[in-house]
Amino acid sequence: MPRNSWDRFNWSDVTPKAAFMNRRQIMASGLAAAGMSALAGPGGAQGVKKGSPYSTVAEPNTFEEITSYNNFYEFGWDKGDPKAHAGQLTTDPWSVEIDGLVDRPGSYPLEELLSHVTLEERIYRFRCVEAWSMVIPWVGFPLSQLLAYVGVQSSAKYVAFETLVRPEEMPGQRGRASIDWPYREGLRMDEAMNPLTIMATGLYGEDMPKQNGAPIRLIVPWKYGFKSAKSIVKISLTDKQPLNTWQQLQPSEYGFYANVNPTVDHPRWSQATERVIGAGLFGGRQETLMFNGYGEQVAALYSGMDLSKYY
Ligand SMILES: Nc1nc2c(c(=O)[nH]1)N[C@H]1C(S)=C(S)[C@@H](COP(=O)(O)O)O[C@H]1N2
Ligand SMILES: [Mo]
Repeated sequence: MPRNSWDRFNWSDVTPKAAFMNRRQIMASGLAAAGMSALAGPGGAQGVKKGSPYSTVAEPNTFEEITSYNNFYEFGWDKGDPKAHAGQLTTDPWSVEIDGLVDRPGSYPLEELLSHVTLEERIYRFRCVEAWSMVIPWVGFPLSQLLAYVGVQSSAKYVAFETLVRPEEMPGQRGRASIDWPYREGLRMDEAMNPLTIMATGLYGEDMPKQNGAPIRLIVPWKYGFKSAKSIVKISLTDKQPLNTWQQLQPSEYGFYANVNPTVDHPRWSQATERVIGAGLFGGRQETLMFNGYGEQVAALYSGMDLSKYY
C-alpha cells in the first residue's frame, strides 16, 4: 500500500469518501448552492475524466485535511485562517485578464475559458517549502490548452500570474504591511507548457474550495507549493523573468525556480524529508523526492543546471 499506510490504519480507505459524501449531502441540501458556478458549465464535474497517466497511485489526503490546513496569506498567516475567513470571497462572476505577448489579449470570463478546455482529475503529490506534504485529487486542465486558446507569440519566454487583490474580502490584505499584493508567481514557457502543469478549478470532483484558491489556481507539482498561485485574475506573457512574491520577500531563502530538491536545504531547515499531513500521531515523515517524484517528466527541462544549488 502507498504512502505511510502503516500508521493510517483503515482510515485512508474510508475517510476521503466519507468527507466527500458529507459535502455532497450539504450540496444537495442547497446550503452550498452559491458555491456552484464554474463547474456547472461545459466540462462540469460530471464530465471529469479520470485515470490520467500523470496521476500518482499514492493515497489522497482527506477532503478535511486538504481544506483545513492551508497557506493563503490573503486570509491570514495561520494554517486555519484560510478556512475560517475565505468563505466571504466572491468567486462568481470571475474573469481572467490575459495580456502581454499573446495574439488575443483580453478579459476572459471564466466560463469562456472553461468552454475551450477539457477538465480532468489529476492526483498529485504536493510539497510545501515548509517541509510538509499532501496528496491532492485536483480537477483541472493543462495550462497549455489555455495558452493555445489565447495564442502565445514566439517572443514570449515566461508566464506571470497574479492573484486577486480585494481587501474588503481578504483580511490579510488589510492592516499591517506584509506582502506587496498581489501575490505573484511565474513560470518559464517550457515549464508552463509541460503537461503536468495545470490550472485547477476543483478537487475531489467538486468546485475548488475557497481556501484552496477558488475559482481557478495554478498547480505545478514538481515545485514547492508557493509556486502554485491561488485565485488567479491575471496571466501575462512576457520576455522577462517575472519576480515572484517569495523571492521578492526573501531572496536569500526563495528563488524563481523553486524545484523540490531534497539535497538543497532551506537556510533554516532541512528539505531531505517531509511531514506527511494526516499520517497520524506517530509521526509520518517520508523522504522528499527530487522534483517531488516528477523527475521523469521534468528533469530534462533543467539539464544545464547544477542541482546542488538553489535557484
Ligand atoms: N494567492 C496565494 N497563492 C498561494 C499562497 C498564498 O498565500 N496566496 N500560498 C502558497 C503556498 S506557500 C502553498 S504551500 C500553497 C498551499 O495550497 P493549499 O492550501 O491548497 O494546500 O498555495 C500557494 N499559493
Ligand atoms: Mo508553501
